[in-house]
Amino acid sequence: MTNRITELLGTRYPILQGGMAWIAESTLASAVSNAGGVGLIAGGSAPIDYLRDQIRRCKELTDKPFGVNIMLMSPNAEDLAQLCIDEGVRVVTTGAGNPGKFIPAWKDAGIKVIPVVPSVALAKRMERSGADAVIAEGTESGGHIGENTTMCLVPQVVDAVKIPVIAAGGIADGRGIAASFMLGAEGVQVGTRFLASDEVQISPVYKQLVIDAKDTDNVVTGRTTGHPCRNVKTKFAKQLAAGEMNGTLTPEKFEEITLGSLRKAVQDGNLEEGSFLCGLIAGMVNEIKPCQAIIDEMFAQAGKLLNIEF
Ligand code: TUI
Repeated sequence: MTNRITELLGTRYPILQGGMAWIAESTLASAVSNAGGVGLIAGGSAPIDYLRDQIRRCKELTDKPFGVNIMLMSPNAEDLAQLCIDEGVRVVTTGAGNPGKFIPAWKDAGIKVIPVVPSVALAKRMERSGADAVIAEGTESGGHIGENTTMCLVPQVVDAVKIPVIAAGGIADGRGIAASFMLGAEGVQVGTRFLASDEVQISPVYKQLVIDAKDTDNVVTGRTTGHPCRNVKTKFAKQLAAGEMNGTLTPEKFEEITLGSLRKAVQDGNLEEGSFLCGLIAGMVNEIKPCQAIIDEMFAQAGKLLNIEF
């Protein structure tokens, strides 16, 4: 099966890996690209030299298309945006903001631009700004989230724009892909499922938390700061959320306590001070597998449900 997303991306399957800050690096991205999707390296708030090195490594690990995610709240987003042009990156996704001012230069460089949007309004603006597609991301996603759900957001974005729509948030098997296609999406972005992959370079503590998580082991922190983030419900995350709720944790104190908490989770597996960002679908993720098996199995199941061959 080919559609507008496989044609846009030049891939076998219409799937992108989520641009997970501190997590999505060249080993994971190249594994997803080699498996027939588009792997993403997360710019996050990384130094420019780190991202350049990761892009070059990824080029050595795959001859397939891969991309970079630009997190727009990062203080060095502008430098990382330019680096994508300088390094000949083929696909850029963006998150946590409006990438409008970067789009003309990316398009001039031949980059496929795919912003994450949490609303119909931003989807329309991105289409007018020249985006090639949008990722409609529901609040089921891990990390920084909007308010709308995948089920409600995706069909509304599909109705509002002519460019292809990629669904994200709560998709971890073939049923999620089939459902997304029923809502009018032409592709999916998957993050949490790859946290339990062989290739992802995170602490074993993090992987085990995702595997052990039940449907209810999930909590949103940071609502008081205006940057809500979905996490595994560890004792630390529960305490943060409770402190925000009862007013004992000010937004300033919250920022202070969580500074560096992504790194502490990903690299150190630090349960006391780490933020283990993770989507709501973790309850369904129970087994570590290679990216190739994850993707092949997802699309085999989706193909049966949709009666098409991916
Ligand atoms: O960006 C994400 N997920 C992320 S980013 C991240 S790193 C981070 N760390 C601490 C605080 C905040 C972020 C961890 N996870 N997903 C894509 C996404 N984009 N979700 C929501 C949005 C979004 C929100 C508002 C996109 C655009 C937007 O526009 C507002 C505007 O300016 O119009």
